[in-house]
Amino acid sequence: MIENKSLRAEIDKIAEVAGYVWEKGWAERNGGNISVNVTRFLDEPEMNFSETSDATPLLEPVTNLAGDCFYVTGTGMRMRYIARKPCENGSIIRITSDGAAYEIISEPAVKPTSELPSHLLMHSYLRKACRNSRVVLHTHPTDIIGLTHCKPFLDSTHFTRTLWSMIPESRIIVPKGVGIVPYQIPGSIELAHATIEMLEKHDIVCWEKHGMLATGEDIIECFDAIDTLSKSAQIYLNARMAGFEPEGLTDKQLDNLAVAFNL
Ligand code: 2HA
Ligand code: ZN
Repeated sequence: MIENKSLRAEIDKIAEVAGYVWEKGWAERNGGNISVNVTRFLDEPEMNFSETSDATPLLEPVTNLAGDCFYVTGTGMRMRYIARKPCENGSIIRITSDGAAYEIISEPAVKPTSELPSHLLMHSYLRKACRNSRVVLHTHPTDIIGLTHCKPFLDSTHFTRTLWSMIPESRIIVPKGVGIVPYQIPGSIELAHATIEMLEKHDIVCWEKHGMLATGEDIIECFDAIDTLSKSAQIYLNARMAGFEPEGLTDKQLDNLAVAFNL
C-alpha cells in the first residue's frame, strides 16, 4: 500500500493506461510493458535507502540514472491485471549508486519486465539528450503492426507520411513522425540500441512485426500518440479493404498544418 499521494496518483495513471491498452486489444497475454521515472514523487526520507547486497546487475550500466527510481511492470504480468492492481503486478526499483544494478524497493518484490535493461538504456539516452521524458510505453497495436508486414512501410518516411496523411491529428500529435526499427529479438540489447538510434529523431518508434514504443513526459500523452497513429492505420487499412487507395492529405495540406500548429 503506497501512502505517498503524488506517487499513488502517478501509479493510478499508469494503471489507467494499462486498462486502455487492454481494452484496445493491444495487450494479448503479457504483451507490452511500461516504465516510468517516479524519483520526483519520492520524499527525501524514502530516498535515503541503504543499498543491499542483493541488487540485480544490469547488462549495461546506466550511470546517469544512479539513485533514480522507476515504477516498472512485472515480468510476465498481464496489462489487464496491472490495470486493477498495479502494485501487485509491478514494482518500484532504484538504480544503485554506481548505475550498474537495481534493487526492488516496494512490496511485494515483483521482478521487473524482461525488457527492463532496454527500457533503462532508453531512459539513460533520453536523460543524456536532455529530453524531458520520464515514460517508456511499449504496446502491441494490431493495425500498426499489420502495416509492418508490408515492405514499403519499413521505410520510416513512407510509414510516417502515410499515417500523417490519414487525419490532421496524426501530423499534429506526432510531429517528429515514427521511426521504424527493423526486427530484432524482443528484449534484446540489440533492439534497445537500434531503438535508441531511432529516438535521436523521433519520440515514437515502431518495432517491425512486434509493436510500438512511445517516450514522453506523460503516460497519457504517450498512449494518446499511439492511439492516434492506430486510428490512422485503421483508416488506411479500411480504405484498402473497401478496395480503394485512400487519397490522403496532400503535401501542401500537411505543410499548412505544420505552419498553423507551429510544428
Ligand atoms: O513484455 O511485449 O516485447 C512482453 C513484450 C515483450
Ligand atoms: Zn512487445
